[in-house]
Amino acid sequence: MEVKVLRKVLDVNDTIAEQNRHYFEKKGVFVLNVMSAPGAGKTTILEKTLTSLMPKIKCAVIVGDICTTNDADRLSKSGVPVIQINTDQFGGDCHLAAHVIQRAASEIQLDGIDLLIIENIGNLVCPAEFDIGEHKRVVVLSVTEGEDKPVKYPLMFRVCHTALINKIDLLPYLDADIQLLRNNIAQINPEINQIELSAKTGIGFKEWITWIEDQIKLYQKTRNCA
Ligand SMILES: Nc1nc2c(ncn2[C@@H]2O[C@H](COP(=O)(O)OP(=O)(O)O)[C@@H](O)[C@H]2O)c(=O)[nH]1
Ligand SMILES: [Mg+2]
Repeated sequence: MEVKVLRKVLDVNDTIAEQNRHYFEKKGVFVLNVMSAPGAGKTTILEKTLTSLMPKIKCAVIVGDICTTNDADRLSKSGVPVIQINTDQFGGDCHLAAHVIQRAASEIQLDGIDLLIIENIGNLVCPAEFDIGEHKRVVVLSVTEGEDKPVKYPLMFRVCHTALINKIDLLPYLDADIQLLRNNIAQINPEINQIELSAKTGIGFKEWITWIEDQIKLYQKTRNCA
């Protein structure tokens, strides 16, 4: 019975996620869903990413947290439209669901926007289970979290297209084995693209920005052919 109930919730979510994807395609917006455990560096990465992409690529952001507008305050400094979702008003959900994104997307002006970035709620488990209508998924894992996290929390790494290995500026001070971390990610998902970077120093950002630009180009090309 419990399984049936869960299945129903996920079915409804998937239906709304498809509606979201259709809406984003109508608007010509490429959508990235960025996920990680709390504190891995999503917002810091996005602050730098927005500065690099704008004004060539027009961006908007939806950010989810249980409480506070801290991240929206940080990200709106870049001048892009930002909507903050707080889930404590509806049960303190630890992930963003498709209906929540549908509502937020209807409140943001997407005409003329090339890229919508969704910073999901900090959690390495639940966000991976919910399709929100995005085109690509990115997981951020920082080198302070331990090399075994990809094998302990495999679904997140299975469903993502790119893994950003953040905080590599800290490697000289840690016992972290970066090759083991990379192998563990590849073991779960051999297809995933892995990029080592530091949101503090900016190292690795060229590769990350190029990946985003390539994804947007590919998306626009296939959309024009359709
Ligand atoms: N040393 C170092 N600290 C970082 C880096 N990226 C983020 N941080 C720090 O990690 C903490 C959490 O970052 P935040 O972007 O808020 O993580 P989020 O919860 O995933 O959005 C903050 O204190 C950041 O300054 C990095 O590349 N290197
Ligand atoms: Mg954040």
